[in-house]
Parts: sequence; C-alpha cells; structure tokens
Amino acid sequence: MLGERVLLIHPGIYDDVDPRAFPPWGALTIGHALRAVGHEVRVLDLNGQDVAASLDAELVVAPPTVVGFTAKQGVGARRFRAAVDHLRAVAPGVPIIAGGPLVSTFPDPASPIWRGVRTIFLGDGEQALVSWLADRSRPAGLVHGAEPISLDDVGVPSWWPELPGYVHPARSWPNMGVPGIHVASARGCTRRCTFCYLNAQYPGARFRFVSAARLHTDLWSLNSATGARGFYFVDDCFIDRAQERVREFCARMIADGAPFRFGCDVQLTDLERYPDLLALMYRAGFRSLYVGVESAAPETRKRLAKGVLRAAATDVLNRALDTGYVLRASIGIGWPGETGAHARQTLALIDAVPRLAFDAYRYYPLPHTPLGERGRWAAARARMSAEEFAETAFQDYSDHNDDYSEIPAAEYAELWARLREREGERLAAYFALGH
Ligand code: B12
Ligand code: SF4
Repeated sequence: MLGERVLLIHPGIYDDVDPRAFPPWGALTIGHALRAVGHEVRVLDLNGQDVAASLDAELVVAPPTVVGFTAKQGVGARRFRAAVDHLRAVAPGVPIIAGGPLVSTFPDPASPIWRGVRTIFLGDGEQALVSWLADRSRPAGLVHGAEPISLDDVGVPSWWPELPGYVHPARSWPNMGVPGIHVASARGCTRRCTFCYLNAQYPGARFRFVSAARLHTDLWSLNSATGARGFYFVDDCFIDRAQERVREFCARMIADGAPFRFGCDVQLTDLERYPDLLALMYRAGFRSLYVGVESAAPETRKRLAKGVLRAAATDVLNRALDTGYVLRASIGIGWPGETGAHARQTLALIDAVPRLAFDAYRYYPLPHTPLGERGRWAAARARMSAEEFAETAFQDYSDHNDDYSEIPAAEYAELWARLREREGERLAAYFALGH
C-alpha cells in the first residue's frame, strides 16, 4: 500500500527577479506528513520556471505515481492549468490531484478549472492526503480535508534539500541584518475581515499554530539546515488572542540571548493597544512588521471589519517606528462604498508617515467572502456560465480591476496612479535601508 512516489508542485508566479523568495510551505508540510508514513516525496517549485520544460525534466529524473498541485488564484491558477494540460498530454496515466486556497474558492469538482484533475482537497492537506493514498480506490471528486490534531505534528519542517536556496542575504531584510528565510508557522487568523479569503476557508479559519516550544526547536533546526538567522513569518496572524504563544516564544528567544531576527504580520489595532507586547517582541528579535492597514478611512475600515482605532493612525504607526521597527503595509483602493474623499484619506496617511513602506492593490471581490457576496458583482457572477465563472480564477488583485468603489473612473485612475507612485518610492526607500 505504501511507497507511492508523490510529486508535489507549486505552480508559482513568473518572478524573474527573485523566484526563490518564498518556499512552497504547503507542499513542504504535506510532504513531511507523507514521508512520515513511508511515501517518497519530491517537491517542484515552478516559480520563475518554464512550466513545460521543468515538468519534462522532472518526469525523466523521477517519474511520479501521483502528482499533487497547490492551487491558487491568479497567475498561479493560469500556471496550474498549463501544468495540468501539459501533464495530461505527456503523462496521461498519472493521477493528478489538487489542494490549496483555490479549492476553497472553487469547491465544485465539476468546474472547468479542475478539468483533468481526479480529486480536489478542501483545507489542510496533510492527513487528507495520507488517508487518500491509503485508500486504493483513490476517491474522485471533492475530499474534505482534516486538520492535523496538533500543528506540532507538522511543525516547520526542514527536510527539503532545496530550502537553503530560499535563504536571502542580510541586505534583503531591512532592519534585520542577517541572512533570512520566509517561514509558515500557523493557519487561520484571530480576525474575520469581510473581504478576506479566510471567511471561505475550509475546514475553518480558526487560528491554529505550532506551539512556542516546537517553533523554538524547529527554528534552530532550520538554522542548522539552512544557515538562516532571520525568520519572516508569512502567517496571516502571529499574535494569538491570549498572547500566550507569542509571549512564550519571546521568552524562549530572550533566554537564548535573542540570536535570531524576526518579522511578522500585525494589525493597526495591535500596534495601538499592545505597546508593551511590541517592546517584548523587539527584545526577542522582532524588527520588521507587516501591517494590514488596507484603508485609512474609518467608514471603509468599518466596512472591512478592520477594527476601530482610538488614536490617530499616524501616531500609532510612528510609535511603532520609533520603537525600532520597520513597517511595511498592505494598502488598497476600490473598496465597495469608497469615495474619492475616503481614498484621499488613505493617501494622506501615507504622506503623513514618510517612513511607511507599503504594497498597493485594487480590491477584488473573492467569492464566498461577506464583501464579495454583496451587490452587483455577486449577481453578475450568478449569471455566468460554468466556463465564465472558472475564468475568474485567473483574475487577481493586481491584474484585474472592475472598480467596485463609488469613485468616478477618471478620479479612480488618478488616485490609483498616485498610490502606485508612492508605493514605488517607499519600497525603494525600504530596501535601501539595508540593515
Ligand atoms: C506567502 C504568500 C504569498 C507569497 C508566495 C508564497 C508561495 N511561494 O507560496 C507571495 C507574496 C508571492 C504571494 C503572492 C500572491 N498571493 Co499569496 N499568499 C501567501 C500566504 C500569506 C501564505 C502561503 C503559505 O505559505 N501558507 C502556509 C501553507 C502551509 O498553507 P497552504 O499553502 O495553504 O497549504 C495547505 C493547504 O492549502 C493544503 N494544500 C496546499 N497545497 C496542497 C496540495 C495538495 C495536493 C493537497 C492535497 C493539499 C494542499 O494543505 C496545506 C497544509 O495543510 C497565503 C495566505 C495563507 N495564510 O495561506 C496567501 C494566498 C495564498 N495568496 C493569495 C493570492 C491571491 C496571491 C496573489 C494572487 C495576490 C496578488 N495578486 O498579489 C499573488 C500571486 C500568487 C499567484 N499564485 O498567482 C491568496 C489565494 C486566494 C485563493 N483563493 O486562491 C491567499 C490565500 C491570501 C489571500 N489574500 O487571499 N502570496
Ligand atoms: S487580519 Fe488579515 S488574515 Fe486575518 S481576517 Fe483580516 S485580512 Fe484576513
């Protein structure tokens, strides 16, 4: 029964500048679970690679008996389709399966997006895939994932021999000043912003995490396997509601003499309410924070359920900067109900905090999210054919925009151009900071 040769593929995006910026953690955690029960696992990250040529080379080196994809919206979905179509042509007998966030967004196995795919898996893949491989009938269609009983069973695995290639030099990590790597140590989030994919996540968006003790051990293992001394958490959420895990993790790192540097996601309300926690995190080695600002207008923030600030956002951001952190934020426009005045409030916040770096995007309504199910675009989606709806999987925040706001088109174009211009300036300044 055991001993399958499983090839796990991350279709990736075209990123010629830095194709090894993010390890394919979904594939690596599943690979960890499959290896533990005796399967052979190889992971292929196609980020920045030619899809067909890379697949052909892999099929020669190590022909798999099962191929599994991490499927994501946008460019990743286009490359996923290209890879599936290629495999169907050159290796028609090999069963193809898929998991990842795109399954939560498009859970109908009959959707054209899954053409040629035998089974799709909703949610956490580790146990679901182990059970599926153990079942000789290899059930087709939709399989509901099962959460690992504890994420400590998965941890932050360092088994993949290619991980050292994802370590980037100190100059890539402003304010951290050590060679570092992006890592994933949790699932879900403590919040429920109305635009967020986590509302549609299966089996649930409950915040689950690798314990402080296990994380501490695994980061030392990663350090010895890769040489990384900086760890930037890609987790949607690092601060648990009771702050037990984050505080225990900090205590362990302080006891070790704070040998590593860290970055993680936070919310504006965290910066406002927990200055003592930020100070503790700083002592433990945290230096870089990614802030989910999204908008500065209170009306928009309320619609997005981003939390209410009592102090001015400018003061909140400046205080964190003065504590010694560098901040990079995610900031969008085109929100439902947003007016030109609201978007200008966001631009004003950016102008008022010159040290704030940020990534700009235009709102895109994800299906099954509270905001994405409102109004005219949800109605328009309901009228689409299955083919047309599947095509929307290829759209994402960066390259597709129907403008869902109340801002007149010309003003919207101008505001977006201003946001992009500032984004470019701030990111350039951010990376020029060095260490
Ligand atoms: C880091 C990250 C990135 C990195 C790239 C990371 C990389 N190499 O994977 C960067 C910054 C480049 C990036 C870019 C984008 N991203 Co992104 N990203 C993330 C983030 C924050 C973490 C991913 C991660 O490592 N998770 C940890 C691992 C352990 O979880 P996982 O991959 O989901 O894997 C689990 C399950 O999904 C499942 N699973 C995964 N693969 C497989 C395969 C099989 C066979 C099975 C059975 C199960 C299975 O099992 C795994 C373990 O339980 C997620 C949010 C999140 N928390 O997941 C968003 C997320 C994946 N990104 C998303 C999006 C939309 C994008 C962009 C399109 C956005 C944009 N336009 O800029 C781009 C382009 C990416 C693309 N594919 O086209 C969405 C996907 C939405 C969707 N419904 O598909 C997410 C969910 C966030 C969101 N805002 O909605 N992203
Ligand atoms: S804080 Fe981020 S990950 Fe959590 S619900 Fe809001 S947008 Fe989603």
